[in-house]
Amino acid sequence: MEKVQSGYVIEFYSNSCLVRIIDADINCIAIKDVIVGDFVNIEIVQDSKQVKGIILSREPRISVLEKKDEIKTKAIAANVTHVGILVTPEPKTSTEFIDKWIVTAILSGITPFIINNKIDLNQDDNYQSKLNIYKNLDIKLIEISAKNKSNLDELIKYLESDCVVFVGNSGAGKSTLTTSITGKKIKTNVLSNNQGVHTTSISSLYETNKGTKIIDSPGVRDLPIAGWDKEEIIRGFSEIFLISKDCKFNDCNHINNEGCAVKAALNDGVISESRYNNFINFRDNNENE
Ligand SMILES: Nc1nc2c(ncn2[C@@H]2O[C@H](COP(=O)(O)OP(=O)(O)OP(=O)(O)O)[C@@H](O)[C@H]2O)c(=O)[nH]1
Ligand SMILES: [Mg+2]
Ligand SMILES: [Zn+2]
Repeated sequence: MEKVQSGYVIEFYSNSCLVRIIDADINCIAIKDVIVGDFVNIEIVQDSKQVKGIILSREPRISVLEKKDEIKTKAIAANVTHVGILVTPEPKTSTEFIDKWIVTAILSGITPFIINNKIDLNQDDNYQSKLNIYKNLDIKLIEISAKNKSNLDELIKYLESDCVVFVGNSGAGKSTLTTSITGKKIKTNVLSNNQGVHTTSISSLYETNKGTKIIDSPGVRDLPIAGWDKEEIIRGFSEIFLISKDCKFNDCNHINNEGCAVKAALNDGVISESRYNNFINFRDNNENE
């Protein structure tokens, strides 16, 4: 075995990690600034008992998902290309949840898209109109049943060679979906049994035979919107950001300033009410999240 090899971190424990190299998974001592999804160079150390690795360096990242609060920023997953937001009728997904993830992804340089999961269940008019908000935006929407494995082809094709994080409320079907597309058994929770006991305690990266990487990390479960610069939030609402360029004043508050193009578009129904409300709330009240 070559002494120095490159690979990527597929599993992360508290002080060690597993690095996948061309023909093996090597246990390494975790070092600072390396997280699941990172590409690293390792040195193989072999004694009579075992093969281990020492991480020598990590490659620059194309993106990083971070958990930010007032005090610190913690990197959670590296080199993610897509955030797949699971939206379900049961448990109900709020537009706040959806928009929070769209904003987080866009501001992290990651492509967000929506997965309408559980299409085998009844999806009433209310639910359909929630989805319609997003159908009118420039954002991919894929309809599936993770449990029944319906329509997974479109999703698999969309994510070919990419690296995705699935996000959704507890019970939305993240583990079921990961199992369905990797063929590997991932622990699932039943809806009635989600009393705060989480199934995953380490970050893991799973792979499909189409070269798709799926990162599952407990760190992304309760990512707050706080921590982003107030001025940045609008960039996460692309359609609002675009229209805001037509506001009369550069420093328009988009609430009650004269000549506000955003308010005009809201009144004309061009911008949806829930998108507008979430934008204002995230921007102005996010210290409480
Ligand atoms: N009817 C239906 N049920 C589904 C579907 N996908 C998942 N479920 C069910 O929803 C429940 C929760 O699924 P999980 O995959 O454990 O959900 P999760 O998002 O991983 O939840 P946490 O790990 O708690 O965050 C399970 O009982 C699944 O069988 C679907 O497409 N249709
Ligand atoms: Mg799960
Ligand atoms: Zn304005």
